[in-house]
This record gives sequence, C-alpha cells and structure tokens, in this order.
Amino acid sequence: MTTTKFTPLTQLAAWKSLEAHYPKVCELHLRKLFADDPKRGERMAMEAVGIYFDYSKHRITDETLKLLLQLAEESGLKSRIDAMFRGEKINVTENRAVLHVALRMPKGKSIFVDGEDVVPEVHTVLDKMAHFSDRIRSGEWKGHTGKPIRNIINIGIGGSDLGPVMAYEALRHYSKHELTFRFVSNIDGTDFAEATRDLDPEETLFIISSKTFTTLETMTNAHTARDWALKNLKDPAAVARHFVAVSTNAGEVAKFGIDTANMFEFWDWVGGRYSMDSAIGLSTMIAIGSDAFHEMLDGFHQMDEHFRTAPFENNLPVLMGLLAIWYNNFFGTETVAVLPYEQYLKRFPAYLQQLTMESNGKHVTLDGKEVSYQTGPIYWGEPGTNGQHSFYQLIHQGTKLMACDFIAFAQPLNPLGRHHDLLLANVFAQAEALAFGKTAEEVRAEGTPERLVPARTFEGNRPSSLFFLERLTPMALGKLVALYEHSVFTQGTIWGIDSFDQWGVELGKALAVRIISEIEKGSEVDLKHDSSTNTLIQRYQRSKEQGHGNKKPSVNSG
Ligand code: G6Q
Repeated sequence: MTTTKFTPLTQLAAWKSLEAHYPKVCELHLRKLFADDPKRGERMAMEAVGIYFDYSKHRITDETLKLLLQLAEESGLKSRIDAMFRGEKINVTENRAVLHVALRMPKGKSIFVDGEDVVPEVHTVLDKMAHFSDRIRSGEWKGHTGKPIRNIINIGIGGSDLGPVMAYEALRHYSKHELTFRFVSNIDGTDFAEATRDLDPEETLFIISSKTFTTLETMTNAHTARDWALKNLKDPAAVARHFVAVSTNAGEVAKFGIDTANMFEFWDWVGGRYSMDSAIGLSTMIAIGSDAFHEMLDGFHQMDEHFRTAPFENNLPVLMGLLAIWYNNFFGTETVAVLPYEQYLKRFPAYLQQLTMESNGKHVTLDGKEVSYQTGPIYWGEPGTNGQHSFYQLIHQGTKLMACDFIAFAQPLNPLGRHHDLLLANVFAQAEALAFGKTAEEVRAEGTPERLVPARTFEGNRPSSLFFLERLTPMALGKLVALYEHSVFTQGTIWGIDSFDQWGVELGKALAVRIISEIEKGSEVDLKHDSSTNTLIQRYQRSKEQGHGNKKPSVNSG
C-alpha cells in the first residue's frame, strides 16, 4: 500500500483562516447579504456544461469563497485530480486506479493503467453491449422457446443495482415502453417473488450484475432466478438464452452456467458506486438504446472535462464540494437534503446516498491517522413537491441546520396544463422561503394573534443550492451524476480520506456468514456471540423449529 504524506487538514493556513473567519459569517443573515448587494443573485451563480448553479443563497461572503478556494489549493486538489485522470492508484487501501472517467472517454482518447491504454477496451465492451441491446430491442434475440424477450430483470446489489435502477427511472421517458424492467437486489425473497410474480419465464432475460460474482445476495437471487426459469423451461440449455452476466470474474460466470460470450466485462479500476456507465448499465442501454446511452456518456465526459480543466473559482463540482465542507466542518451541519423537482429523479437521492456516504463515510486519513474533524455528511431526500407536505417543516422551522440541493429543469417531459409552472413556482418559492423566512413583524402585520406569532415566524437563513438545467435528457443525467461524483472527490480530497474503498461493509458480511451456518445447524449449536445476539438467534431458531407457529402463509389468490 502506498502511503501518502500530507499536512494535516487542520494545520493548513486556509483552514486556520476559515476558523477565524467563521464567527464573522455565522451571524450574518441572507436577508442582509442580499440587501447589501443587490446583484448577489447574479454574481454568485455560474453556468457550466448546461448547468446553471445558483449558490447565492449560501451563508458565505466573497471572503469565505476566497478562503475555501485557498483550502482547495492547499489540499492539493489539483494534483489529486490530475493523478486520477492519469490512472494513478489513488485508491490507496485497495491499491487501485480510480478510472470511472475512462468509461466515458470518447474513442481515440487514452488513459493508461499499468502502461496499458484502457479506452479501447472500454469501447470494445460498449460496442458489444450495443450489439446485444439492439438484438433485444428489435426482438431478434429470442428466448429458448422462440419468444422474443419482453422482460429484463437486473439482479445485483449496491453499486450493481442502485445506478441501474436510478438511471432506468430517470430515463424512463426515453425507454422502450414495450419492454418491462425490474430490479432485484434484496436477499429478502420478497424482492424476487414480487419482481417475477406476473412474468412469463419464456419472455424474461436476467442480467446478473456483479463485479465479483460472489456477492451473497446477488448469487442467491441468481440461483433462485435460474430455478424459477428452469422450472418452466425445463432444459438447462435455456440458461444461455435467458441469462447474461456483467462481471470482472469470468471463472465464476462460467461456473454459474452463463456462456462467457454473453458476459459483459468491466475492470477493477471501476468502483461499484461509480459503475453505472460501465457494462453495469446494460439494462439502461437496453431501455434507452445505445445512441441515447452514448449521449449520457457524453454528458458525463463534458462534466469530467470541466472538472479537470476549469479554474477552481469557476469549477462547478469544486465549488459544490467546498460549500459542503463549509457547512459540515464549520457550521457543524450533519446532513444534505437532495430535492429534485423532477419526478423521474425519484431514485436519485437513494443513488446519491451510496455515492456520497460509502465514499466519504471514513474516519482515517490516507496515511492511516484518525481524523480530528467531521467527514461525509448524511445525504437524503425525496422529490419535490412531495417532500413539502412532509419533512420540509423541519428544514424550515426545526432546530437543525442543513444545506439543500434543489434540482430543476426548465422543460417538462410530460407537459400537462399548468403542472410545470406550478412545479417550478414551488421550487423557487422553497429556496426563497428558506433563505429569507418571514419575520415576526411580517407575521404580526398579517393580523396574526400574538400568541401564534412565534410559531408562524420563519427565521430563514437556511442555505440552498439550485441546479437549473434545460431538460432531463440522458446527457443531462450524465452531467448531474458526474457533478456529484466529482463533488464527492473534492470533499474526500480535502478531508484527506480514501473516497474509493468501503471496508466498513466487511464486518457485518463476515458475521452474517458465521450466523447463517449457526442458524442452519439448528438449536443444538453452541453459540458464542454476546448475550443479545445469542438470544436473538435462539429465538429465531425456536420459531423456525416450531414451523413459525405452524401458521400457514396466507396465499394471495389474486
Ligand atoms: C460499491 C460497493 C458495493 C458493491 C456491491 C456489489 O462501491 O463496492 O456496493 O457494488 O457490494 O458488489 P458486486 O458487484 O461485486 O456484486
């Protein structure tokens, strides 16, 4: 493992200046900041690769920005960006290059890993995916009994599921509507049962998406899928027509019985949560077609190039990442709410939870030292306007400060009467209400009885970003995802952590393997866990041995 030497974050001059600067800014109200600078809303905004970014409603001054940009410089962000694009092994704990940016490099460009240009192989796989998805979409690829494929089920979990689900939902407008897409991830049998309940195995294709092809959940669901398909199709030869794999592990794919000619490859320099634009996006390509998939890749690439080349003061992901640091480390906020005003982005917050929290939920630095400051915030959210009638109360009037990311599009994909005007009026209104609130005087002036004035006052000064795009297209989605990827990298670099490993998932996995064998051995087994875990396991074993209370499961006759 390479060790990286760097000055601890809290000893950087810019960090110290920000500590001294914070008390001056934290009392400032956005009402005053806007009143003092009538052009603030125009000045503190930028546009890059078709994304308009309004950051004027943040609790910052020009001095704050200057110091944050200095922090980015002193943290060595530029050299880390260059190292990533050069294919250096910046994932130090796994000794791997981090090259999701190579997945969207146009043909003819190069990125080298261990002396080998990886871009040509990326395009070989993309071409193979295009050929396959064209055959599915046209009906040329037939199931074992000669029927065309109508249903596509992606089986995968984590990075091999969240991207495909999110992208399918986000781009559903562009999807081939004659095809049905389902996504099975959970080890809970309900996920598989409900996904397949109404489907005909003769018309169903499973994509087994697993980088390692050893993940417990995915392999369990894959075997269940094979049993489900073969129960009907009878002939083991049917597997070749109804199962394809996306993996780095050809050996395990072949062992499962999938023809490796029907395997779509990716590489260990693609992290799971950074893989939706690799072959893991096969379901996306089948849904929207290879041309639209390439448009999405182009969107990713445009943002990559912007991140790589734009000066930090005009660099969208850098500014976004720096603002996240400002709130997380100086205001002490714990969460970021992601609020897309676009129903097709309903799974975007869930996707971002993995991207952000698996990347930056770390407590040691690249040189193995415990951090003395907060790292990754909690990301969460729901589409607007739904959230307005639910948790926005806490954002407006609760005791917790958080920054919000609003995302909106000028053009509706489904124009229906006044709907889009109402949607956009709401997103603008929410950002305005959060920033400026409503003073007690304003509430009184409305004739509100004095006893209700405190409850009806809005303090305001709640910060938000607004990302405004023209239209949700495959290209726009690529830009948005890459924006968050690079903002995460910016934050991780400043915290000096490895944003590309995920050791935190290992302990629970190992313990589960031990408990599975204990559960399956039954109550005779000598349990050596703590008294809580032992009791829980025994309780489950008793229930199981008693036939779960001998209750017959209720059967859904419908
Ligand atoms: C993502 C993680 C993790 C991974 C899943 C599935 O960055 O590595 O979410 O994607 O554990 O792994 P496989 O693709 O190997 O099944």
